[in-house]
Amino acid sequence: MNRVGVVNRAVNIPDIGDAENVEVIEICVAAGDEVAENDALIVIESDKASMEVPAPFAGTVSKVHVALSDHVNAGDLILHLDAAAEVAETAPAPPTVVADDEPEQAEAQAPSAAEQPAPQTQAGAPSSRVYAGPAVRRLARELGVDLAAVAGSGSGGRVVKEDVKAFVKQTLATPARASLAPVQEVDFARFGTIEIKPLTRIRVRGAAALRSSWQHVVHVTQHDEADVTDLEEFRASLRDEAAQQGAKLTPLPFLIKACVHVLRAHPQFNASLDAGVTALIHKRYYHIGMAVDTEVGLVVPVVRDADRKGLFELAAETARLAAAAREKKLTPNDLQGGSFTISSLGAIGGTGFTPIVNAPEVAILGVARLATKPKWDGSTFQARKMLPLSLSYDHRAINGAEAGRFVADLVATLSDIRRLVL
Ligand code: CAO
Repeated sequence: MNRVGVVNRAVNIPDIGDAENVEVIEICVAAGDEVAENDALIVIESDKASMEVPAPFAGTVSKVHVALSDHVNAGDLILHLDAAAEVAETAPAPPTVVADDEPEQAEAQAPSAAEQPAPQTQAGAPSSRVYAGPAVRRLARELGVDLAAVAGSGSGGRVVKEDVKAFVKQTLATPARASLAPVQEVDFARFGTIEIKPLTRIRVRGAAALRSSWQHVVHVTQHDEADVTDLEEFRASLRDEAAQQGAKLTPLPFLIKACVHVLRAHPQFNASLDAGVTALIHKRYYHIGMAVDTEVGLVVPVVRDADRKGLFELAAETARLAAAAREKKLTPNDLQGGSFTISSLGAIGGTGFTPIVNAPEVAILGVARLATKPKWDGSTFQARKMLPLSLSYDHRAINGAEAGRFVADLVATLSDIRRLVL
């Protein structure tokens, strides 16, 4: 009912991408509450991510129409807000993805997009060809089942939950799996005081995604070092210019640029295997995932169209994504569609590590801390800044020689970034 100067407006679930029947896991407001624009109204959770639905405008909640555990779709009514008439027509803001720090509940949740391989929404991607609903996809993720390998018994070949369970039973019954003994459960309290700390949802889901990648991808890691002495000089020379543009130039934007340059020359690294492992799907876009360490776990937002961005733009975008990840402000779009990932531990330390491929991508670059080392120039030792690089790749898609050439090109590019203009 409208009042003078105030209009009672419905707030609906905004566009949530390809998510359907998402669960309401938190209701942040009650009737009578005053909310400012962008305040969280509810939190919904799909099989890919948790998302806050923000208030599209300020007002007072007059009625909440959803309950906890309801399943909702884009366009469904959430609540009514009494709002100032002039702002009542504002379009709903998109939801933001929550890096959920709630402990995992007894009922296991599916891996989120934050820690999951980027969803394959592009035409021709393997997962898009599987005919299954979100609940079935969630179950499959929980159980680490590749849906593409499951025969669907539903109408039109749709995969139903029973198919997934039958697939698991059948797989467990095979001798190879049957011989895989579970990790022994130990009552540690027998040996001293213990404290049990539940993992965050992000970590639980991440564990499932990492395990799935670890089991499916045939991992090999190629290590090398790039002489980034000149790059570092150039970076230092750009510091003021970057600051004037509001950007902080860390090595990461250079790494993204160099990776895109080398990915162009080695397109099999910017690709995914199809479900049957019979074809490699080359991507003609360069969306670079970047691992971000947050207090609730590892999140991998994506720098879209990195090939079309300049250094300062990349610096601003990586800083934005890192901040959004830590402040739980990522949108579903920020987490989708990566074609190659960089995991930089350079600010933390280390001389090298073996990152796990962010499947269905086929390669990931791990970057450790640069160190000044003596390098023989043919007649004398020179102090050079060396950056350790570790490329993990899926040996099903890429041969060792190809990986060797990729890393050699990356080293050459980082060692002489004039090569970027070639
Ligand atoms: N060697 C030496 N110093 C480095 C470096 C490297 N390889 N990379 C970055 N640094 C420096 C930066 O230049 C910066 O120095 P100043 O403050 O003196 O300028 C400092 O380290 C901090 O950098 P940063 O972390 O703020 O920014 P970044 O662009 O290097 O990294 C991000 C951003 C989001 C990648 C990083 O913060 C992060 O979360 N890293 C962890 C990723 C992770 O957890 N990976 C493991 C996942 S499992 O594969």
